[in-house]
Amino acid sequence: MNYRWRKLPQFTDDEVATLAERTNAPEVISRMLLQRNLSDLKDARSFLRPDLTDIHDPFLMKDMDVAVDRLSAALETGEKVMIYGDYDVDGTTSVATVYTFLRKYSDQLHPYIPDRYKEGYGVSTKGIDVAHELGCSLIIALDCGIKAIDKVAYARKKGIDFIICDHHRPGPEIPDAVAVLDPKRSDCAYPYKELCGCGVGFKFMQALTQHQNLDRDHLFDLLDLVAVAIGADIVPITGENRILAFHGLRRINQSPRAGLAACIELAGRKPGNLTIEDVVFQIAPRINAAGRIEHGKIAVDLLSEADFDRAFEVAGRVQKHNEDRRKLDRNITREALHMIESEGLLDRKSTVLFHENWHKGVIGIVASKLIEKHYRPTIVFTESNGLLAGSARSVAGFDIYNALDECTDVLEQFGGHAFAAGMTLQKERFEEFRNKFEEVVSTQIEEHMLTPEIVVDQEIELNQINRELWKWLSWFAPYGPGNQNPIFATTNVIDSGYAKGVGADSAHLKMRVVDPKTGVAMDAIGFGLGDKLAMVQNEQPIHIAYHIGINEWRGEKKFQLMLKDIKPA
Ligand SMILES: [Mn+2]
Repeated sequence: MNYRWRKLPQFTDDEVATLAERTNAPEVISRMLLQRNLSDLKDARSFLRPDLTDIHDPFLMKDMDVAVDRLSAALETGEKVMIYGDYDVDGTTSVATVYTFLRKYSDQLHPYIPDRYKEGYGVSTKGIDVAHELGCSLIIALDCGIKAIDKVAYARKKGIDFIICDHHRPGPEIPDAVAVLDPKRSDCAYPYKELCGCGVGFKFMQALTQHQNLDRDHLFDLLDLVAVAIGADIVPITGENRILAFHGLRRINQSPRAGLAACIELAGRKPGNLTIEDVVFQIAPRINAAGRIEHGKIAVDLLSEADFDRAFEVAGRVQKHNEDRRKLDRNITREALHMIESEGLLDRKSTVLFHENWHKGVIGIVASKLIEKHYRPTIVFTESNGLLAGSARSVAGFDIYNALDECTDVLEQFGGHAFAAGMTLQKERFEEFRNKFEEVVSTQIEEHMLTPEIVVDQEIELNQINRELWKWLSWFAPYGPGNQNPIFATTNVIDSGYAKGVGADSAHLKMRVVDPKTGVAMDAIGFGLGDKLAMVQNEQPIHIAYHIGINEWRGEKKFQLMLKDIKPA
């Protein structure tokens, strides 16, 4: 893959020196603070030291007062309540969060996750029927429901109220529920719009805690789940999300609940210094696997299980699902890549593929994998309930939701975000849709969006990397959209002479980078950069882009540059 390097806006030496003096931070850090618009000392402090007292008042969210009143009444009279969530990680952690919190106050709760294959995404008629049979008169819908206009009306006829906690974009009409909590509602004045579904559920529980004067420790105990959802749902790690993720991560590292502890152990890791990236790539897939291959209810069981041995038993089953899932997505990805060539789609600006036998649980992952090879908006379809169900992934800067919005006449249904969406389509209209989508993408996409970019925070010299810088850098985590793990660039360096390919097929590059001007040298590793070996051999001068990392070996900690890209000087 070729990358464009784009440099973040830079500031003058004067501006940097002024801030460095006030903060006592290294110059590199002062530049980073300026780039993040944190030149105000108070703002900088609350960024570097995220504080739970800074999270917003939940009652600023439209309908929160009604939602809390309705739930309080239900708890008081011992009403049966269904806690309904989507089957992905955000949905299942949402249900586990609300269920775990409320079960201290009620034994009349029924967690429910729809079957991905039989019921599909969002609020289902079957779910409402089950609620009715169980005698539930209230459904709390989490991470879904914002477009469930018919379903909410259907439930109403059966005497069932709805409280919706969602974060997806509303359509033109809001369901006629008792309360609809969604910061993306245009009439919602909540100051932070980027919560995930689990975050909205958490705010709901926070509001109940404030209103009923409940145990705050019991509330903040939920943050490990919220952090998993924030990471897995790829929402921005800015503002309130960053505070929740920071403290949730701390909980994951200090005292994870049984289900998460089991996932961490099965991933061969130990709590202590797990990052959001570890959560996204090692914990979340294990939770997701359950919902993808079997049923999302298993994920809720795992996350709400208090006993470690039982949690470990469930996690073991999930582990098996995770391995099956990985095998499946590797095979489908290989098949799909071949199809791009065999169907003559190489020169298109979009990838749209369909195969009736592809497993619906992995088409989203496959779409992401295809983008690693063909960098452009991508949709992968399979057959489901007589229709085609598709999963879309976009590239940086291109709003795939808007693009799909232009194809509504061909689609049955669609929903999602700028970077990821889901949709259904009549089978015989596949070609028509594929051409229409290609037409929309090729008129709307700008050429530069089709080459992935690396955003370089700053150009630095190797001799600026030291313990003091590392200490400050660590306070910029947790990283995610909106607060990227900083990438530094250093120009005109060489390899010390021992660069080599490592790993299967020599896919990765291991080298020792030397700055010939100062003699400073550092170990470096480039995952997936094995094909750049020839470029760095024989002391050819190169430019490198990298994260600063620390490698611990036999108790000794050393800096290690995590190379993202290399260019000839
Ligand atoms: Mn979500």
